[in-house]
Amino acid sequence: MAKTVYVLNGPNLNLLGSREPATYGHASLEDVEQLCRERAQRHQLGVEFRQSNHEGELIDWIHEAGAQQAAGIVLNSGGYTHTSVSMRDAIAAVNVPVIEVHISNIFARDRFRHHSHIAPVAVASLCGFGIEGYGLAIEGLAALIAKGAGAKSSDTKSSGRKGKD
Ligand code: CA2
Repeated sequence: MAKTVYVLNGPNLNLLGSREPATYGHASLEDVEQLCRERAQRHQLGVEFRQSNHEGELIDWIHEAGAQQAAGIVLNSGGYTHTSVSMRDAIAAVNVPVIEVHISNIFARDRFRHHSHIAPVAVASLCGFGIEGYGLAIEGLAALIAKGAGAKSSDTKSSGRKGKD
């Protein structure tokens, strides 16, 4: 059975392509989904692609990915990146590698976007590549899986920085 990557998108990302093209480009979320499916197929990975404007629903999906023993999660947590301790806790609680993705370069934007609650519990973080960041995240995940470094080991599950920021 094909391994599955959950691609989870947070609040307002349903608006992609309709507003703020200077920041987020012209592609829609459907275009992002198509890109993810094509890229995942190259690596024989299935995709569960979702978007929610609700923090609890995103957390439920992170738990679901853990229960389903997903190969990984590509997560654009949107504005919750900068606010949600609960999303961070959910990621830390599941044994699934998370790749954090942002379409824009969050470090070239408002100061409040420079801090991510997700980064310390993610395997890797990507930002500023536009929607291609999703494709790169899937490529990176596939490389991790290929070298058998998919699921977090007990020491990487507790990252060194955890609890210190
Ligand atoms: O760059 C990213 O992918 C972000 O995660 C997008 C979030 C933002 O809060 C993060 O700082 C960076 C916002 C998503 C809003 O998406 C929109 C798309 C089109 C029009 C309006 C909002």
